[in-house]
Amino acid sequence: MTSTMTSTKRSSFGEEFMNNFKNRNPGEIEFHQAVHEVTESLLNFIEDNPKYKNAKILERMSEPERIIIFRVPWVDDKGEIQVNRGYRVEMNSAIGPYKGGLRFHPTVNLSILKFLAFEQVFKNSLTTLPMGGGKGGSDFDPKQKTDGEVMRFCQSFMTELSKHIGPNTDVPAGDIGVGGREIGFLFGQYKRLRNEFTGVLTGKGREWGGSLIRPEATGYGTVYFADEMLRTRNDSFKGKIVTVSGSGNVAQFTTEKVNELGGKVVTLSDSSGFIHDPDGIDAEKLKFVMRLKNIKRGRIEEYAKKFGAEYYANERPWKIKCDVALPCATQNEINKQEAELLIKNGCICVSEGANMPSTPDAVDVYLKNKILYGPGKAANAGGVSVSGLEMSQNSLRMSWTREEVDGHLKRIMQDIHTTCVKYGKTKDGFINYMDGANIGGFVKVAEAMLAQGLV
Ligand code: NDP
Ligand code: 2IT
Repeated sequence: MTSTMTSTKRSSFGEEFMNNFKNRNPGEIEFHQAVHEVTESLLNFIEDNPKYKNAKILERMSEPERIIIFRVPWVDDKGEIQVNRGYRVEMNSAIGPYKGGLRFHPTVNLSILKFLAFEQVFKNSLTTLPMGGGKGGSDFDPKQKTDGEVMRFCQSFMTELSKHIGPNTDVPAGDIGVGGREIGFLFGQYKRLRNEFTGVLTGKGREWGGSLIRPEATGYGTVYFADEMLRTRNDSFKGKIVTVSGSGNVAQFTTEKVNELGGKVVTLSDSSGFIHDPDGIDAEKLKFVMRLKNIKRGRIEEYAKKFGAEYYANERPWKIKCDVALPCATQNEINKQEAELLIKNGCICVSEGANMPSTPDAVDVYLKNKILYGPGKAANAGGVSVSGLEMSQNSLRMSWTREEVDGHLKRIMQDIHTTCVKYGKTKDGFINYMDGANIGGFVKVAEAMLAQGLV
């Protein structure tokens, strides 16, 4: 009787919250998806800890502290004027300055940036470092643009953004379409406008305030996290067949670390299709991919031509048999049917380098089959963790060695794993890393918000 009443009360709180939330954010389906997942994980926890419910912490955490939207006019190489839209979602500053990447991609809109900023709050809390959450970007498409066009766009974007950020206020970094080249142009413009050399951005070049290991950090961290999960079952990457999606920053260094740990990566992809190389993408082939993607800015199809691998146009790699799957491209890139296919083919572990790459019904498939599933906010937190370490080094005006930074990164990924186990272990011993990450990330931010009064 009591338990029925309690569960009815629980589901009605969840339903009421989600209904109100959706009404306030109509049509923002990615934002709905991210908040719904967290709410499902937190319902029981919040009912058991009424202080969070009474203080309306979840209602406050799902409302951004501030959103800035601005016009970005620039001139292309033909002398024609172009207009894009720029954004910065400042989601939560309870435990530190807003921190999170900038995404330049034609699909960027408010729903995508709000979902990413919301996820970032929990992720940054899990890292153990003092960083709040934010995300920004533009619908600008860097593909087929010259360096000059990208620079003029970045300068115009930063001319407005510079009014809202700062090393103790909001510290952006890279994400899809924003790498070392773009961070350089953005930093240069900030410095001209403010006449200040500060750690206002992370992912900077080594010679001008960047941290060693930051380029590698997200990919390495995703593999370290998967390795920690495998250890709970006395297993490792040795001899494992691994499918990776994407071929950008995260996918490249994920591949490098899997190779180092004795696994074999057999796929990579981009938005046009994927390649399958059953012999494995070894260090030499990876060097080709890095040149192809980071310098030539070409398509992954060229890998197939160069090495005689199979190319599948307009398809995703999840139909290829694997032991471990590491999605490193974008949101909602594994659906229910693909998750079922992964399981059918013997996949035992999914560790998310990308943000929210699995649809909710794909996640249900992983959890039902009790495979090792590391959600993005835990598994890909290595990138922002080393961003946090870059901020520390900038404040100290020092730089640490590769070994020091990699050591910190490894320890942080282990700590995140421990937090997930603490909050996500179920009675039968199964670790629900999704619940663990959501609850573990929530507690620190919620406690800070309670302590700071009505913020
Ligand atoms: P990059 O821009 O370096 O690479 C993105 C890769 O994903 C490219 O291969 C790109 O293909 C592919 N991709 C992008 N959009 C789509 C799409 N709609 N469909 C299919 N493929 C797509 O970005 P990152 O490697 O930095 O980011 C990859 C993922 O990792 C993102 O989800 C990002 O949010 C997440 N992430 C990144 C972090 C970082 O530090 N960079 C930290 C934590 C998470 P194409 O070249 O055709 O566009
Ligand atoms: O999604 C992410 O965590 C990032 N794109 C990195 C953010 C950062 O501030 O380094």
